[in-house]
Amino acid sequence: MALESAVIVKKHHGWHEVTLNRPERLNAFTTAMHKGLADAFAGIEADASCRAVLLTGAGRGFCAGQDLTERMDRTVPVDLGATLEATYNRLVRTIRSLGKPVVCAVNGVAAGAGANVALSCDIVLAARSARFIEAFIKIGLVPDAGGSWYLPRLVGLARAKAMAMLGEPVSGEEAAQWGLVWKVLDDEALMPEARRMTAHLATLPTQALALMKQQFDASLTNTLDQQLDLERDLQRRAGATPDNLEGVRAFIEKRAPNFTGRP
Ligand code: LHQ
Repeated sequence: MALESAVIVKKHHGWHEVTLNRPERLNAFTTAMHKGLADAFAGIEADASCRAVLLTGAGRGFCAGQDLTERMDRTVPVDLGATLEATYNRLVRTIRSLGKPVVCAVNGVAAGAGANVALSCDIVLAARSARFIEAFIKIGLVPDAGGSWYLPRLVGLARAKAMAMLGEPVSGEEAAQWGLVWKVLDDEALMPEARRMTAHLATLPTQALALMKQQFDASLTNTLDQQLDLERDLQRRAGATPDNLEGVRAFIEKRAPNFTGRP
């Protein structure tokens, strides 16, 4: 029997859907899955016709974090820092620096690094049955994959620390109320809405979306003065794109714009 890929990439017109595909293990991350994701995002980055990405999980879970059965052999000391650098840190940096928006559809439980990889995406939608679990404490670890950076910025220190220290599940509903995610949707509405939104993003001015990613990431540590300088520099670049011209022309001519996403 042929082995199923741990990551499936489905190409749509203008956008790609990336599915974590180990449903029997709630899509827990393995070395093969990290390799599949690295390849998928490298392909997406190189493909100018792909202007938006949707990340989701197969089956009833989004991702249960690191596959703990891959780490059973502890007879030799393991450097988890080196593991992180080669896998999760690389993945989070790839998502953050990708010049295209990444939508995440959290279709079920998102635990440990699975939750934090979801939070590193640009727009996160959660199913009503989703659960976000900072599960690290249950195995004596600390949040990784950017969680200790994203959580306090998204939900504030009080909620971030309690999520990490208690490891209790946060429901899709709570996640939306807290601002951890953009929206919660009924389970059956999640994927149609996530696909509609990703397809829509693929028709928008891609360069402006890419610059926005830089802008908002920088805003989290910049002063107002630094951010005003950055807005000046990024608006200069956005203003030099064909899509800016097209947007203004379409408005004046009272027609729908046709954005190409080209630099
Ligand atoms: C799994 C997993 C899993 C393997 C469910 N592994 N099989 C860590 C270490 C190293 C380097 C860097 O970073 C990290 C980061 C991390 O991500 S640490 C956190 C790792 N994840 C966890 O600790 C979560 C462990 N899983 C759970 O607590 C539960 O499975 C959750 C709450 C996610 C879901 O619970 P249920 O809905 O009750 O499902 P289940 O527990 O029955 O799981 C279904 C199957 O999936 C089951 O297998 P089985 O053969 O019994 O059907 C689980 O063993 C398997 N599975 N998570 N992480």
